[in-house]
Parts: sequence; structure tokens; C-alpha cells
Amino acid sequence: MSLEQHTYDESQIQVLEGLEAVRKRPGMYIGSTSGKGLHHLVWEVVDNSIDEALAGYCSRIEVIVHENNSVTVIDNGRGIPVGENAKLKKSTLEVVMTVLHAGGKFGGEGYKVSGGLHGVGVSVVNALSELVIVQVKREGHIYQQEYRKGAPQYDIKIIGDTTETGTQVTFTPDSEIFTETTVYDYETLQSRIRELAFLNKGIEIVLSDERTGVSNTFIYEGGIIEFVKYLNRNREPLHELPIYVEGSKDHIHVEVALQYNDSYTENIYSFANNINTHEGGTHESGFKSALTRIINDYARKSNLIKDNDSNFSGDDVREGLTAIISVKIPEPQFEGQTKTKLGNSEVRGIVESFFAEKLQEFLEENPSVSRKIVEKGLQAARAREAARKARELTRRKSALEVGSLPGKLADCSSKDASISELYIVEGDSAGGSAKQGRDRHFQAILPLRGKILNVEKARLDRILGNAEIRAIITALGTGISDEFDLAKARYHKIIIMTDADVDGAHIRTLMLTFFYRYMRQIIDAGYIYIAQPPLFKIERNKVIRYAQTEKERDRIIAEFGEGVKVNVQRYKGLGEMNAIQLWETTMDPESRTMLQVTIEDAIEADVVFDTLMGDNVEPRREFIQKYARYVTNLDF
Ligand code: 0RA
Repeated sequence: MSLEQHTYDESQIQVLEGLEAVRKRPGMYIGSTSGKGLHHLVWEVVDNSIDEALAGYCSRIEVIVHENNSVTVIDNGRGIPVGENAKLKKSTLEVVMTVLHAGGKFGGEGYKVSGGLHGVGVSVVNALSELVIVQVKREGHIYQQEYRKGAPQYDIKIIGDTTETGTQVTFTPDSEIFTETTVYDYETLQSRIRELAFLNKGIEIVLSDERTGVSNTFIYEGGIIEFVKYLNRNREPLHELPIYVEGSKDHIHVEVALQYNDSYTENIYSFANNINTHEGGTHESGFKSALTRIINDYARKSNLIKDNDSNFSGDDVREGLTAIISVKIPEPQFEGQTKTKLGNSEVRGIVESFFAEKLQEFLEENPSVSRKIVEKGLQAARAREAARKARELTRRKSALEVGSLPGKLADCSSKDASISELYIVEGDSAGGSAKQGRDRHFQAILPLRGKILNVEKARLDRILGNAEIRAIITALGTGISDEFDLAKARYHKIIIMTDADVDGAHIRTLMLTFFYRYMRQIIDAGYIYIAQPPLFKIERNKVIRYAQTEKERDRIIAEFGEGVKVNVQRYKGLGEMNAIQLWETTMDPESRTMLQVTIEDAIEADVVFDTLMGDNVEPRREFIQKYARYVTNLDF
């Protein structure tokens, strides 16, 4: 039956109006219509299959990206019910696919775990797709229905027989809605699918890409234990097996896995109903307070810290800690700026008392591991004391200096941070050109001599001892670490300008690592940029053009015309450009291009920095070979 033959009764009109509302304001339902929104469609469908798995009826999920960027999600769950919905006089399948928020209401026992950010319902995916084909295997048959922009194309029909059960949804995102891109990114899909497999142990999730023939299967019987090992894979763990606890109380399911390593960074990720709670919340604060309390108790009881010593701070016991906290609760409340902070107050106490009890047991039963953890805390506490002294020293010293800004800084005259820019420039000679070429009203220049310290391998006290890093901190005005204050930033654009060679890439990475580990909010605020100086100068009869890529170079040469032998110069460093050239190509807001640094995926970024900056050479080499583009652009 075609759509024309459908009778438009009252309920049908309401349905179409509902879906029309989604198409009119898609951002309200899926966040945005950019690449992020495009990927959100996949998560919406996959979440339904995960719910089916968590209810105990589904063990395998398959996600296939087709050649034309349509996507199929297949699960072996019970299948969406197909019987008639008495009230709406149509199949439950059609109701689930076309009525906003209908999916969960038919779920019966158990709770829908996906919620908050996702969980808007598969009907939203339907509304935003030019074509959806759903097949349900259930009660001996294969049922099918198709939709265009949400509208059913025929009544549900039987297309075959089967003894299996499950649901298969194929959707083609509507290019009228997703105007920016309709191309799926394998890395993005893979990273979230891997995470879902870690967070939901035992579920097999297969990702296949028909555009490239690549396929990966994710299944982790150990769940978040394996997640922690994965995150620590390029680090040196202090104890072989992660500490793991799992339990439920009052319908709140709690899982925690943690493992210490010999680094100085803290990597704690919390999740509520599979959603990464970037802003933390009650589950994370319950975990942290239990950790601090129990390690202090243990250290005192076993005389590892003495009566006169002060307690470990929270930071002390979290140095070198990698942990996952995952809770699943019936009605998650998401709060905060980005709705990624868990608000349910009952969760704090449950996580704190449950984790405290289990951690105490573990420490008592595993004295050799406990000793290493306490030892790590002692080192951290000592270093923190040294850092405090170093910081006080810098503060006192800078108070004595005139104006207290670093001597090498050529500041701008504007005091309006919102229009002010700081160029951090590799080398004194390029720094000199930049100083001459800049618009001194709003552009400040800070030249750096040689390499800055690798902060991945040093604690705060040593970092504060590094002159180049101190210069950056004082120039920015924000302070660092727990004293960081974004509102004090003296510039809203901080532009890293290095040579387009391996050394330049290294210095850029060192600086990004520093910002990421010690001034994360400045990246989140979108203040960090990477300058894009040209790689080539193409000159003919005094007409000069610049190119950033070889492709662009060739295009310009072609534009100059066939047969003329033009002069092409490859820039090896910023120093080869004079002040005017540097201004025209790289610093003039009218003509420059810059990359804004964003961290889409903090978990991946942590691993990237570890891999690039850590001690292990082999994973670094592998990484650079695999992700050469990241190393040259670092636009992750
Ligand atoms: C409503 C009710 C039931 C299952 C589902 C929906 C369901 C939805 C999706 C979406 C993708 N995969 C899915 N699998 C199941 C319960 C069915 C019953 O009680 O038999």
C-alpha cells in the first residue's frame, strides 16, 4: 500500500505534525545537524539495541556503514513488537517508528538505561532520514516497513519466515537536514562502539565499513576492567590487576575499576547509563571521597603515615590513577553546562559506602599492592609540597619584577582580552619577524627558545622550574592547575606558531600537552589555535602567491599558465619569511587561516598524549605511523 492510500485520520495527522516538528528544529532533538548530529543518529538506534541487551535478551549488535553512508544496525533481541496497538489502530512497530518518545513505553519490565543525552527515540532518526527500512524477526516471520522522512510507505508486511528474533534498522540520513556532511567517520564510530562494549560486558558489537572493507569486533568479558587496562596500555602499571568492585542497591547498579600507574596524571572517567559524565557528579564525588578516606585510614592503621604527618589530599591519592566509575540507574538526572553532570543525590552515598567497604577489604587482603599505592601517595604529597614552595617563589619573585610580565614578551597595547591575541613563536628569529610584522594594537608576541619541558614526564614542581613554561603562564595571567582562572586570561586567542617540520610539530605537541594537562579549560573555551604558515612561495614576474599544501601549489602554478617556468620556494622555517611576509600569510586576520584546537574525545586525547609523550618508544612509533596526519596537523 502506498502512502497515498493511507487514510489520514486524526492520529496520523498528529504523527506527521510531530515528525515535522523534529525536521523543523532538529537541533532540539539531536543537538546539532553537524557531523556530531549525524553520528547521533547511529547512537540513537544502537542505544535501543543496548537496552535490549541490558534487559537480557540480546547478545550481538552489528553496525554496518554502507557505500552511500546509509547505516544498518542489526540486533538479535526480541524484535520490536508488531501486533496492533489498540488505541492507535496501527502496529506497535509503526508507533515506535513514528511517535515521538514511544520506544521506551513499550519496554515492559526493567528500565531503559539509555537516557539523558540520547534516548529521544528512534522516531527522531526516522524523521531525519530520507529513507528508513525496518525489518523485525519475531513469532516465526520477518516483518518489514519503509518510511520516507518519517512517513510510512506501506503498512507493515510479512516478507519471509524465520525461527530467529531481532531488529534491523537501515537509515539514510537526509541531506536536506545534514547540510554540513553526510559522511560517517570510522574512527568516531569505532571509539564510541569500543566504549559501549567496555561499559556493557559480554555484548558483542561488530562494526563494518563497506566503503573500505574494514571490520572490527568488540566484546569484553571483563568490561570496565579491560577498559582500565586499555587506558593504561602504554603506561607502567603499579599492580598487575585492576581493582574491581560491582554491586547493586535500591535499583542503582555500581561498577568501579581502577589501576595505578607510574605517571603523574589522573585519568578518571565516569559514566551514568553509558553516558560519559564529563562534568562528574554524585557518583564521581562519592568515589573520590571514599578513595581519599580509605587510603588515609589504611596508611594510618598500618603506620605508613605517622601520627604527626598530615593526611593525603585527594590529589595525592589520585596521582597516577586510572579509573572508571559506571552507574546504571532508573531515572538519571543530568545537570551542568553540557548536561553531563549526574545530579541524583542518592547515588553519592551508595557509591561512597559501597566502594569504601570493598576498597578497604581489598587493601587489607593485598598488602603488597596497598604498600605501593600508599608509597605513590607519599611521593605525590612530597612533590606537591615542593610545588607549593616553587609556586610561592615564582609569585614572590614576579611581585618584585616591574609589571611582572616575562621580559621576552612583546605585549599588545589593548587591555581588552576579547580582542587580544598571543602568538607563541618558535625561535628568536621568527619571534623578531613576528614582533616587526604584527599589529601591536592587539597582537602580542612571546618567542620561545628551543624546546619546552615534556610535562607528561614531570611533576608540577619541575614544570614550574622551567623558564619557558613560566613565561607562558605569566603572559597568560590565568595561573595553573587548581589555581587556574579562565576569567583572568589576558588573551582570548593563543596562537601556537612553529615551523612546518618535525621539530616544529614536536614543540607544538609539547605545548598542547602542557595546555591539556594543566590548563584544560583554556582548550575547552576554544582559545587555543595553531597558526598555518605557508609551505610554498610561488613567484612569477614579482607576482607572489603562497600555498599551504602541494595540491594548492600545483593549482597556483597551473593558474600562472602553461609553459612559463615559475619560481617555487619551499619554506623550511618561519625564519625564512620577512616581517611583511609573515604578517600577510600567517598573522593578518583578513587573510590568515588557523586551526582551532578542540578536544572532542578526552579519552582518546589522553591516550594520544601518553603515546606521543610517554616513555615507551614502540607504541609511539606505531602511533605515529598510523596517525601521521594527527602528528602533522594535531587538529584532533
Ligand atoms: C518495544 C518493546 C520491546 C522491545 C523493543 C521495543 C525493542 C526495540 C528495539 C529497537 C532496536 N532493537 C530493539 N529491540 C527491541 C519488548 C518486546 C517484547 O516484550 O517481546
